[in-house]
Amino acid sequence: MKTALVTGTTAGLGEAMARRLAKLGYRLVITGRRRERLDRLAETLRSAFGCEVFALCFDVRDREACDAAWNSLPASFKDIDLLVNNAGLAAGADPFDESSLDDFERMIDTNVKGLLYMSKLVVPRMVERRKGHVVNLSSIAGIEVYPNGSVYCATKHAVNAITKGMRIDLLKYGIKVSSISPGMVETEFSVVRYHGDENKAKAVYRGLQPLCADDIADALEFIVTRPDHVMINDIQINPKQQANTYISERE
Ligand code: NDP
Ligand code: 8X3
Repeated sequence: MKTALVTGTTAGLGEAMARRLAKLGYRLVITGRRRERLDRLAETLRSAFGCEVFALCFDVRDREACDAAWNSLPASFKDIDLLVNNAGLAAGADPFDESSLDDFERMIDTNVKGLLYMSKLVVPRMVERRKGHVVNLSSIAGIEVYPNGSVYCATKHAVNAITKGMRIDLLKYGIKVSSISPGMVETEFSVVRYHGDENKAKAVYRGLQPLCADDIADALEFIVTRPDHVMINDIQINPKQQANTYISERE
């Protein structure tokens, strides 16, 4: 049985991907900061899919907390076959000159440093075992930069560079490294980005049908169910009404 560790499973894409992996028969390590949601998901995965689950509640920005969470895992859960670096966020959508450094740091610390902390904990065992698969959640923001998104886009450009670099360096160990680059997916993402302003969040999706979290779980399922010799580098996936980060067709 394969074991997967998915970060950021208390909402959105992470939750949908965890459910999908459970359905596919994986054992799961799920993570997030909101303990109640994490425990609820763990219970659902156990009862709905008979899944063996270990829940780790910590902040990926906190390097010591990442270490402690990893060290708390039973040895049998540390042979991770699939790491999904999903925890991430956008904070703010303002012109560069009006944005806050706190928001910049939050995004860099979560989307880039958090991904590095988790990868540096999980990958060494993959190297020892000469197998494994890392899937990083990037974004179409990693392809083009849009107005009021400089640092969020920078973090996803960094995720792409790290993904490509990991792919090169881990090649000799037979470890696959993939990414998923979605356009607009309706989750809690925009509520978080607009600091809890539900109206601003809803406006992001007005007049078009965004992707849903299950569309991204479909992409992950495709990536992890290829034959062993096949590595999907990246899946770019948009709503039909979104051409790129700044051109959408709204009704
Ligand atoms: P959500 O806000 O719905 O979910 C984000 C998840 O990440 C939550 O489970 C949250 O858990 C977790 N998380 C955030 N910060 C931290 C942290 N510091 N420590 C631990 N966990 C954290 O957003 P999405 O599901 O939409 O986003 C998931 C990923 O997909 C992100 O990397 C995002 O950049 C990317 N993405 C999203 C798109 C979209 O349009 N929605 C499009 C392209 C990419 P908790 O708060 O409990 O810690
Ligand atoms: C989130 C998608 O278009 O807001 O990564 O950058 S977008």
